[in-house]
Amino acid sequence: MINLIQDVLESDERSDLRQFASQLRASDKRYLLRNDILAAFSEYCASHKKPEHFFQHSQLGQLVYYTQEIILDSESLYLLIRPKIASQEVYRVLEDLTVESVTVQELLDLRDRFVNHYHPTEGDVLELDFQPFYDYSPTIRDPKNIGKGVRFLNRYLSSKLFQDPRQWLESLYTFLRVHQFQGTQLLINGRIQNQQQLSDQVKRALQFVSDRPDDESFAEFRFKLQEMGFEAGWGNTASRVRDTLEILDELLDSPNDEGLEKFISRIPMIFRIVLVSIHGWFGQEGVLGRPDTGGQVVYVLDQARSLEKQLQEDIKLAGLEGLGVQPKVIILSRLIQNSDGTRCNERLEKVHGTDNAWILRVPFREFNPNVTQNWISRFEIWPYLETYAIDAEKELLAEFQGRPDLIVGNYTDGNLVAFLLARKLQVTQCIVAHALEKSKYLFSNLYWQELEDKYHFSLQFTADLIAMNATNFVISSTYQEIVGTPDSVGQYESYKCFTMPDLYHVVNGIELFSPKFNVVPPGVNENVYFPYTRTEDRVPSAIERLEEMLFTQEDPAHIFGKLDDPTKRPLFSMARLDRIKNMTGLAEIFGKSKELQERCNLILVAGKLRVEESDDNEEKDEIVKLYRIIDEYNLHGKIRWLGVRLPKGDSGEIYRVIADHRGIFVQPALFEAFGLTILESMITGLPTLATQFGGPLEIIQNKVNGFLINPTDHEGTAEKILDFVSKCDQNPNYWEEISNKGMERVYTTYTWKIHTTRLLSLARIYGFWNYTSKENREDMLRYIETLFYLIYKPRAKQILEEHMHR
Ligand code: UDP
Ligand code: LCN
Repeated sequence: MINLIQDVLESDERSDLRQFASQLRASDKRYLLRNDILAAFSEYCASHKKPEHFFQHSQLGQLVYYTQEIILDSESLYLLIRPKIASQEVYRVLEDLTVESVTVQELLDLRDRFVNHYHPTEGDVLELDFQPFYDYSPTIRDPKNIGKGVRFLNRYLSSKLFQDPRQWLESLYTFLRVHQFQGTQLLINGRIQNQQQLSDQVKRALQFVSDRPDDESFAEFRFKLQEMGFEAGWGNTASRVRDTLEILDELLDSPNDEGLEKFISRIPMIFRIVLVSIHGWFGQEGVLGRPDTGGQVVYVLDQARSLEKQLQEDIKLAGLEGLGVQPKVIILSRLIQNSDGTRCNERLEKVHGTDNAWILRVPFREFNPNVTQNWISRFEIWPYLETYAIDAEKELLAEFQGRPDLIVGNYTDGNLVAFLLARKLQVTQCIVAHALEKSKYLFSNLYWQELEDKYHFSLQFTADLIAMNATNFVISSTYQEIVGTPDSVGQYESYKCFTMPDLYHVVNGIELFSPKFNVVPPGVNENVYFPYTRTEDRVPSAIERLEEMLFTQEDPAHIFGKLDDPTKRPLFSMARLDRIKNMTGLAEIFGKSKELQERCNLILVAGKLRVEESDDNEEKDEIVKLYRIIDEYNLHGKIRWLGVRLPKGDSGEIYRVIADHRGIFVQPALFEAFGLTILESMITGLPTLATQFGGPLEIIQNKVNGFLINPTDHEGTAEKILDFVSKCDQNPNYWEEISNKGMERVYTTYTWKIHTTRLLSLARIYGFWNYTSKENREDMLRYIETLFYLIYKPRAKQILEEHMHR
């Protein structure tokens, strides 16, 4: 990249760089992020009457394109350049245009200086560096393979293992010996005492099963196999047992990574799973749309159902059904005594539509019952997690009558508890971020001290670092969640290098090229969210009721606004009322466009209608703002705002009713980590326009099966909506075309079946490698524990003290 700067300096554009720099110096902004940089450069091009191509195609334009941040101090200009995904270089450009490279340490000091928190005379600030722990583990080379970790890991480790055939056979043999289910030995028994016997007996068993009818049940020949040293777990029929043994035989003779992956994916080693999801109101009814309670709850419940189903299928195929083996999935959440009409005060609740999936709620210890018996915001939850993990461990051991086989954490708090549990129980850990707050709130790390009262980011980011480094594997919903796009930084990437002034400097917070990262997107509940065209599955009375609720019903307690003309095309949106969801932004977009108001009504399902009913600061602010916008743009008669909590069935039907009216779904978030509502609207056949910031960029293929919008550009977004509406008015088939393509996109790419098959396969393979390669992570885990005890805990204690005085 230095070449690119050098090229600018050595070309005619040298004076442009000088003038652009002095334009930047003349303005009062001292810290520019990418949008500011592009805006400033566009202004420069306009004021200097540059030809059109200069903005993008000049050498300076290229340099600007790759620049993520510019920081100015009295003498120089610092450019933070991201030449490609997951890499960063920093340069200092002096007034005379000499260029120097800047180290990470200098950059972090500079940022501290910028916020007046640089105190070199008081000594250095703590530096956190995880890189040494990754130095001896494999890393992916090509950024396009980031997120395909397991394939890489399997190839890498198997090639190492296969180099030493003796060790390979020994590892495989010992691995096969350890499998049990509640005391019953699986796969091989004591009759096979070493690897040589394993190899011989596999050939004998193969011959034996090959002579039997394909569909003969395992129970029929179970005892014969047992005599040869084989227990249950190889298959439910003669042909399935033969297939599995053949894969093993091949692996023993000529090992290869694909065969190994196939074999491990068949091993019955996962029966009991914990999904940790702590904050919010974790329930099955009447909770969605409350602050902190959204997609994560939907995701975890659907995942639990789907995991149980997949495990049941796997157990059946492995021939374990007859042995009474039953999988169990526990969602571990918190018990909230003052449960506000929800079931969150119940210790155990069965997950609807399952045989053995449960929500297990464990209360926080009663440090101050006035706090701990109530809902606690996700930003305040930190002091309760360690003791919670201790209590939860006991309850889990009792519920499972043993240890779980896999622990999956969700969001920072759940991931921290998953870490504590996995460490204690020595179980494979997986984490799911859902949303990393660091990239959601601009400058959240730089100004953490000012924000600490409200957000406690010092705990959140420390907990994030702990969980993402400690975990065996990560599943992310999109690629860009890990490393962003060519022009935007990924959510995990934002933890690579940052400063928490006066607390610590992170010089290397996470190895983005580690094979622990795997992209496994969620699906959508197909029983609830299905195409509007499936009329046979729709309930006419529900349609009628929701029609009324959406368009005409008068119910001031829950619905605001009366439509002048309910027949106009509905623009629909549904989200929690927090700032980032930007429902107020959508109202403003609508308010600013007279034409949109003439052609459409705006219908929002969001939060509550009254400030007094909310106990969340952001929700309160958004309620006030929404009323202000409605008045300011006089949207009365054109908007309906429903402050309702929909039962599950209704939340599917509501999209379909909007689709019946040839409506549109708009998701205007300022940033959306993934965006389940987008899958929901697309699968029901509702054409969808969604934010280009975050996950929707990967879900929607722009103009093919939906549209991407920049919600900060109000006029541009209104134009895109109007453009779609006009095309549909001219040609009604256009609405249907986008509707059909949206449905197709979800059915082919975002199903829970795809998700869980993949997740279970990952869990088995990481479990296998953990066991066989005895990957030595103890040093990193000790470092992580030190962070937990020396940084996290004392800070958490401070919050606890504040809470004790409430
Ligand atoms: N939801 C709902 N009622 C509301 C708001 C949201 O049922 O008033 C549901 C919505 O259908 C979706 C989930 O909550 O299933 C929101 O998930 P998403 O991933 O879109 O956003 P999150 O709230 O997790 O940030
Ligand atoms: C949290 C979010 O903010 C959403 O973007 C996701 O869709 C949801 O969690 C489920 O992962």
